[in-house]
Amino acid sequence: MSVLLDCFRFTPVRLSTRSLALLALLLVASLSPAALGDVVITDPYFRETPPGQERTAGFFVATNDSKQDCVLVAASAPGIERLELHEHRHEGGMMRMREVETLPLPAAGTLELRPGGYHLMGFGVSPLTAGDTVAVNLDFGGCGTQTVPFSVVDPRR
Ligand SMILES: [Cu+2]
Repeated sequence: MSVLLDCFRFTPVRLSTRSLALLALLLVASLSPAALGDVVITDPYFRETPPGQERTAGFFVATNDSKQDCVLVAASAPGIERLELHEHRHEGGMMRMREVETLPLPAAGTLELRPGGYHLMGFGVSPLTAGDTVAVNLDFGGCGTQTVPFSVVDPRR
């Protein structure tokens, strides 16, 4: 944005009404995707990897402060081969989890990943110990990507 303002300040070109209108359109277009900071992540954490296991689950709550619907489309992190989006469902009296393509984060809404519900499922996870931090890349599609530090916790505490 400051680049555009600098152009106005230093370019000795007279802008026609038409090009001003075009510029205004460009400005609106560049502002309409949820700006960085509109998707706010709280309480991000992974469970410790159990001894001898290379999988674990991650959780967080995302809040969408924009007027645009967002969708979590992918997650990745160093030291984790595959980070899938999962849901838990009751099927025939059993709790089962399965991968889902995306998780919805509606405008002015929240997306909760909590034990027993939606979660991130890591496969091929290098051992994680309570106190570690993992930088997770969360891809919210048109609403942008952000890297969030997840803490690692002992689920028994
Ligand atoms: Cu899972």
